[in-house]
Amino acid sequence: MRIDIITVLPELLESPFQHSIIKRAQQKGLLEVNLISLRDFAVNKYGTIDDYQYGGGAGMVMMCEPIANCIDKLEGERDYDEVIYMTPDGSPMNQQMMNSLSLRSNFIILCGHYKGIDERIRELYITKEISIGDYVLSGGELAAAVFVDAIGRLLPGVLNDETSALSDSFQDNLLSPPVYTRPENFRGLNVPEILLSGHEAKIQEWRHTQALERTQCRRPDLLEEE
Ligand code: 6GU
Repeated sequence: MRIDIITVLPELLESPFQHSIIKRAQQKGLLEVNLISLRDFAVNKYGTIDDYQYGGGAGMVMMCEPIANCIDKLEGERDYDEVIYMTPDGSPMNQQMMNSLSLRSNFIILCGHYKGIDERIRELYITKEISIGDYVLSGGELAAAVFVDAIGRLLPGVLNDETSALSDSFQDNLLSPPVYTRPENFRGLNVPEILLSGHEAKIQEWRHTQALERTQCRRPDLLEEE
C-alpha cells in the first residue's frame, strides 16, 4: 500500500510513522508513506497557498491551484484508489471503513487547514471525505496519522500474529474484554479465577460475556448498529 500525504506541515508527520508497528510495516515493504509539501506547489515565490474567502469572513481558504497542481502531478505518475480529504465534515471514521479501505492499494490524503479548501477541489478531485470525530482539530495532519495507523496495522503480514487485528475492539462491534498479566495478585486485586483455569472454551465464553457487558455499559450504540 502506498499513501501520499499532501500537507502544509510535513514536519508534523515525520515522527508518527517512525515507531512500532507502522515503522515495521514500512521496513517490511508492506506500506510506503510519502509526505508531500503543498508549499512546493505555491502560486508564488513567497510560498502562498491560501487566500481570503469570497464573501468575506474570518479565516483563510486553501487555494485551488497548488492543490490541483500537486494532485495532477501525483495522478500523472500512478493510479490512486481514493483521493481522501481529512475534514471534520467528512464521514466519521470507523473500523468497518478502515477494513474495507485496507483492501485497496494507493491513496492520496489531503490535510486541510484554516477554513478548509476551496469547494471546487472537493468537486473535482476528492473521492472520499473522512472525519475522525466530532471535535475540531487545527489541521488534518493528526487525523491523517490516525488513518495511516489504523489502516497500516490491517495489512496482511504487518502484525506478528495475523489473527490479532481480528480480535480488536470494534471488529465485531464489541469492545474488548479486560486483560491481565502477572502478578496474580496486585494490591489485593486478583486475576479472575477462570483465566487461571486453563479451560480454553470457558475462557473464550467468559471473554465474550465480558465484551458484551462492557459494550452494553459503555457503548450501547454499538449493539444497536447493524
Ligand atoms: Cl479529519 N480534520 C480536522 N481539522 N478536524 C477534525 C477532523 C479532521 N476530524 C475531526 N476533527
